[in-house]
Amino acid sequence: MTRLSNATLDRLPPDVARPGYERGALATGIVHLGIGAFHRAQEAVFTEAALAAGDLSWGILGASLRSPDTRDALAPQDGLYTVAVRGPAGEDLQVIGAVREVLVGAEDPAALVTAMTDPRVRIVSLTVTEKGYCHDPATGRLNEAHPDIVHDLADPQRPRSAPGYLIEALRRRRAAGTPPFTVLCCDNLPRNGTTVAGIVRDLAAMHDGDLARFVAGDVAFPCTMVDRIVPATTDADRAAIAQRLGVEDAWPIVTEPYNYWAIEDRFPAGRPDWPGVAFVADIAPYEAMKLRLLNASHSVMAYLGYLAGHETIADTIADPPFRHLVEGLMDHEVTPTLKLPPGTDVAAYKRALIERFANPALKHRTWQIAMDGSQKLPQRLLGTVRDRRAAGAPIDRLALGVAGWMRYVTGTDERGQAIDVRDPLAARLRTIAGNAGLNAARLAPMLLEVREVFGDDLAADPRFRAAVTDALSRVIARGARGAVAATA
Ligand code: CS2
Repeated sequence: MTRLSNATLDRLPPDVARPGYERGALATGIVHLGIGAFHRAQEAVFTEAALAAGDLSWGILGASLRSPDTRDALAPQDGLYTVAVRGPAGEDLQVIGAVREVLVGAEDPAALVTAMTDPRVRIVSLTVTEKGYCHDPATGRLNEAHPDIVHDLADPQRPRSAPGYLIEALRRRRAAGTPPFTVLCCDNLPRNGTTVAGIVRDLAAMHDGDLARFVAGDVAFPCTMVDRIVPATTDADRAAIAQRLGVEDAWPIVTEPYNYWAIEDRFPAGRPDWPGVAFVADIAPYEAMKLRLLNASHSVMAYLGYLAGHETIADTIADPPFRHLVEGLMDHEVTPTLKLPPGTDVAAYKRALIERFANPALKHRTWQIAMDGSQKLPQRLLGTVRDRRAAGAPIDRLALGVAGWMRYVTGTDERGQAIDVRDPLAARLRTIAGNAGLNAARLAPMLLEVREVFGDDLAADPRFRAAVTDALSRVIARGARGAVAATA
């Protein structure tokens, strides 16, 4: 089958949206580190709308820090790819033209640094996942012992880590008298811009104090809240999309209609006039609402749903005890901790979340969301636990979610089958689980000693320890579904 490309754009059926602007006239204004499915379904879609509105200076150069897959798929397609939006009304297809080029950091780090020093590049945005910042998730500080950071300190001109790329490019821009770009973190981290600013400043300080002062004083790191559910694309999705396009797209995206982006408006070097983006003064209430309601529910469903034999989030939320658990978690344990964004109808947001989780057209695997739990639990569940603990309020459902993670990272499911646990700490977690055995009174306290996740405070908190141990013993004794039914 012929491939999607500039040359085949005009063969697409009329109901497929496509770039109406002159792609050849695009300049690169944004370098994006971590060009996975999420970026291509979110920032790139908002940017496509800005390009369509006429400002062609914001084309995107995407980079994968490691894998060549996205570059290999998109290069023969001139960077074009399809976004399939699946909702109750069916499926809409849009071909996105915003991505001009994709580089692979691991193949040629110097080329990527050079691209980031181009004066026309005014934003470097990132979706490198939680673990890509090489930080300690409990404290948000740079992990100086991280192997990629150790490497980048020894060989800064050929970086491996996202902070390493930012530092080297900022250093070179400064030396050349080029104003710095704005760093736009789009990962699900708490106070993501501020957190990344601290990580980058800490790394700069290990090189030289002047550079650290420049990062702290002259580089903007606005915080963002990003919200769109984007499951991994499957071969069946690819086949169905090719069928509708009449040409092959090796790298399409499947997502939901919902797409939200809130950003603190601090862009000294300028920014696209992104249609539909909420520019806000303080991201904190937006981010807490989203991380603590959406992402927390996702993670709780991921661990417990996987253990209960549910393949997808839609399957999990369709199982009544799980739905009750998620509703109870959101209403009784999370909502009381939130300071809401101005004008927000939180009940409507929660109702919409349940519908979004239930979208049967999205095959969002519990296994996919379960990945990297050690990096996700702090901002999704543990911040809420701290607030509830300070208020002396119950944490049964939150503790059950943590217990689900503990049972999951043992690496063996309820039928004795191996679980493919993907996590930067997987080996250590499995060793702990092996030493403890499937015994809540041993396993829970040993996992609570993983301070990068639980911090010193929660590791030592008797109420939290008791609640998690209790929940884990129920998960072990009754199975995840039984424990959910008993708690919901
Ligand atoms: C998910 C998120 O994979 C995960 O951990 O919880 O990617 C989630 O789908 C997005 O944050 C939704 O905005």
